[in-house]
Amino acid sequence: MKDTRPFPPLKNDNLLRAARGEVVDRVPVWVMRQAGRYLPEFQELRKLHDFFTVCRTPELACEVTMQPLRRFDLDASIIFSDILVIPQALGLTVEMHAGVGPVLPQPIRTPEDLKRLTPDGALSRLSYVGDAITMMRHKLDGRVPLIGFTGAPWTLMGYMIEGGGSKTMSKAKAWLYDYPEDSKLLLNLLTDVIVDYLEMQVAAGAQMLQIFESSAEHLTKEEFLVWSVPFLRRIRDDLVDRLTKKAVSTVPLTIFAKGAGHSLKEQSELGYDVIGLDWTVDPVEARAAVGPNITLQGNLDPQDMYRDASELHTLATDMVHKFGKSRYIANLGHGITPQTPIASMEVLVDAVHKAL
Ligand code: 1CP
Repeated sequence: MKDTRPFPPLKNDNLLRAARGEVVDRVPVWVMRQAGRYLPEFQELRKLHDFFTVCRTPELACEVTMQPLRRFDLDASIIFSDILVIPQALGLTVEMHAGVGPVLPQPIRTPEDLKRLTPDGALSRLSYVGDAITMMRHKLDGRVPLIGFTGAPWTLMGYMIEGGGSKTMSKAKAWLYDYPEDSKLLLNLLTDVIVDYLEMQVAAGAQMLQIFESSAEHLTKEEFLVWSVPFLRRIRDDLVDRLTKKAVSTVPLTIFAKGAGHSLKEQSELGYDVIGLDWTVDPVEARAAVGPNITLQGNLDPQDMYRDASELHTLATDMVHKFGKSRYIANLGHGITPQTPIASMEVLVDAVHKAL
């Protein structure tokens, strides 16, 4: 039975107000991968359950989503899942190997392999994510907004062809040169599934959505404009179109294209509300590139979390001063890393909240 109870009213909406360019009480802060390996309670739970079992079991996914909120005064939660649930729903086997990350034992090697993908029914195979989102909205009791997310087409294509993470994405890049038409076919197929998936997440209760184009860093600017941007544009346009037609109010959308600081102006023209920045981008230059009507998110170097408390406090405070209080969401410039001292999270959150 679907849970159709109304959701509790939101108490801290600073994240959504920042995304919409409204006045905030305090600069909102959350951290990419805030639920995860740096938390001992996550490690404990993972000893008992396989990674994808956690994703697929709403009670467990909600428990892990809640873990960082019990410790830190964060302004957002992000549903526990992974970007690779989409390749999985398309029929590829995805395993999570300890110390390695995701492994796809039978990757897509040639255009012939595209026939193995099963877009029909993919959305229904992802329904557990919607169930976890709905459950989490109730468990949050309106404390902070809940973010849903997806991988972007190029990033997912990379994992599907490489068979896992890769330092170079050389096989996936070879596809772009050797099979440009099949590459477009695959990217469009992924775009279609992503739009369905995001629409489902909004219907389930996601209050904001982030699209992770983490592998943008492997593309030149020219390649990014051809192999990423058109699909990011279509995701946004088709999603807004769908929600409008169904009279569902749209939610703020964030694009995080890691390593694409070369194309901030182009990103600002895609209709997203928020642009996520990695730590290589200067806040003041980013603001100049995107203009006043886009919210920026980021971008402390995750390695700064290993500095001593007073240095970290100063760096986080300086970061907030550079971005300012308007149209800004504080975060790291990429996911928090597994060895990060827990105390650094407290320092970061405190510094952001006290900076302005
Ligand atoms: O065994 C474990 O517990 C694995 C660790 C782990 C965790 C905690 C993985 C494997 N994924 C996750 C959760 C996860 N993944 C979240 C949870 C929500 C949160 O708290 O933020 C999110 C948003 C992701 C997204 C994700 N997965 C991205 C995009 C963000 C980014 O970091 O660029 C990517 C690229 C992945 C793939 C992935 N999954 C896991 C790992 C170790 C990786 C990266 C592997 C690689 O590329 O080398």
